[in-house]
Amino acid sequence: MMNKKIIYGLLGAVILSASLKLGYAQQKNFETATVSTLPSIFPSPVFMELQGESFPLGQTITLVALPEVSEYTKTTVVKMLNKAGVKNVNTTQKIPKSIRGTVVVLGESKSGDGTALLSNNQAILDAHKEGYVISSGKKDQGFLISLMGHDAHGLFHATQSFAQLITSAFFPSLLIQDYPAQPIRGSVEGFYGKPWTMLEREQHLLFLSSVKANTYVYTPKDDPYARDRWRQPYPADTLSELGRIAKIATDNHINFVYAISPGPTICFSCKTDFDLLKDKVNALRSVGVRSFYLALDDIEYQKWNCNQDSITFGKSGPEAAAVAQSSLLNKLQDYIKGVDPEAPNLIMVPTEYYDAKETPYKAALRKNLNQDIVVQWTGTDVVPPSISINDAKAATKVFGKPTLLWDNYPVNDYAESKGRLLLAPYDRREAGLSKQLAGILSNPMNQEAASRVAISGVAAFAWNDQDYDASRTWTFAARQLAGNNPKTTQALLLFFDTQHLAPTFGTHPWQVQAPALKLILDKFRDAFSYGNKDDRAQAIKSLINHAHEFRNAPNIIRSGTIDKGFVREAGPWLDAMAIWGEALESVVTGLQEVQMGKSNSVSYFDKAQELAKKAAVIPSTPGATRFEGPVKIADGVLDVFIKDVPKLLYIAKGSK
Ligand code: LOG
Repeated sequence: MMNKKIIYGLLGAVILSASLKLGYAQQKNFETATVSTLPSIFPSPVFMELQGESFPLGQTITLVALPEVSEYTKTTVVKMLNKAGVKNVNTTQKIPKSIRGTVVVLGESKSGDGTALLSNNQAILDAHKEGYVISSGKKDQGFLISLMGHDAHGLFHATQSFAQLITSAFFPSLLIQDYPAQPIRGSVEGFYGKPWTMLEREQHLLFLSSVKANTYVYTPKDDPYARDRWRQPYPADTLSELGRIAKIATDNHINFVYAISPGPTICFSCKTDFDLLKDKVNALRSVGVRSFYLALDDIEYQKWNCNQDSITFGKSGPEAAAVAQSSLLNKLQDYIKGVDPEAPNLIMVPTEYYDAKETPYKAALRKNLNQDIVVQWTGTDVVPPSISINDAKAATKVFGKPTLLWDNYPVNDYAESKGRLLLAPYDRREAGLSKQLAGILSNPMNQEAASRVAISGVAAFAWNDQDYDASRTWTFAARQLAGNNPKTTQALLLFFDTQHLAPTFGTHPWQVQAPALKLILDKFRDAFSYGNKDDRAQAIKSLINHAHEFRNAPNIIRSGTIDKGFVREAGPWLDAMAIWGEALESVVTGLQEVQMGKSNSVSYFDKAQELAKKAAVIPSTPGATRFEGPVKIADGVLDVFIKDVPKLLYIAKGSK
């Protein structure tokens, strides 16, 4: 049944009186709010409903930040409003007796007296950790928008929804009740190859908070002070930079987790090694880090690193390794809780992280590891083709508790991902997984900005898996990079499609290459197999248009994408895409010449093959990824088509 309120919201359109000052609206090309439309919010809220007419945000807003609200959250909202075109934001701590103009109220129900705020009698204060309510509508002589978090995190998430609601000059009257399905959501910088720069991390944290993620794990494999030379202290400047990043994370309600990977060399039973671990933890604690992680992936566990371990733990092997690892982890968890009782629980990735089969290692880990320590798991494989509820149930069983998924997507540090950006939407994770997992962390690409395409999906799925829509979230990610510009969004989606293939460690990719382009090319071939001359002429015309759009997409992306990091990272791929587009244009033009009985088709065909050859050898950015190679664009789809086109039509000489 269609909800009455939605009908009311949609049909109860308001024509704003001409007397309203619409300078702001005109500036944004929203002259009238004749219809109230349901906005899109990503991650998709648990409940959202239109409840009346939209109203103009106006040029002047009263922002009430109740006493419990942090200065940072308040400033964040002021910046959002300014960015949306609001000229004057008057801040206060008290709700005015009578509402005039637009009043935005920020509060927390847990620590403050939020009840007064929810003037909407259908709104219920949210009781979930990180939950929030937004209600908005007419009140007294003005309009009231209230953002009420259950806690400080919930309020911050509310502000992120708010940012998405003020992209139009008219604010909908609505009610949002929202909270996350999974307690841990975010990314784990855990790839091989060039780590992100501090600036990239800073930008990533802001991005994570915009999609309501709450966790970032620092564990780049190629930070020597975290893995190969973990015993050595960080140089002072690196340490203070890590502290700066951790502060940005905290301000933006992201838990910054520092991971240490002593596995390659540690002596589990040596006091000196444990003391060195503590030194590392304390160095990071001194710059504000409170959350820690022990990474034991990709290490030798068949033999000990020191004789003392064979005396303490007996003969080496997976089972003894799990006992030794558990003893170290338990000691570290106790130590951390001892110095900071409120610190989050330690997180770990085990050496057997890549399946849910019962083994002596997993049995020993299950038996010996402190139950509070969070365990990561990558699925049925290192890079699994899908993850089902049953897969996660099996993991819960072998690890003895719901695991924190380490999702190896969109990471591109393995041989099969050579020459690729992984830009397909996050997909093939079964709705309902939230009940079986402690959360999801995505392992990204060496390219930070490009990783956001997939991670927007990871965050949206982890927030609300029941209402996750892969392709809509994908478009949202493109919109974000495009600063909402429709033309740039469209060009980005064309580009993403050329990087849709997601490989596994085997020969079968788990996401197919260029599905949108393939559909267009298949339709074209269909016209040649079954159509008449007119159908063919029409197909040629529309494909030339498409080729033109394809060829121009890189230019549009370069000038329109607001994130210049993305443009830089994607540089070689954009270069190649333009050339492939030209090759497509040329080969189809050649076919048009044949169809029209002209004799110069060969030169178009030759030019296309030459361009294809040139495009196929453009190298990826040197030093950017672990495996380097020529960049791939819609491979297996576009290259095959360009090769095949000259054979699609044969017209005997002299015939018309
Ligand atoms: C590593 C990870 C790497 C990924 C993909 C885990 C837990 N560890 O095979 O650092 O980025 O695979 O290559 C891994 O996945 N090992």
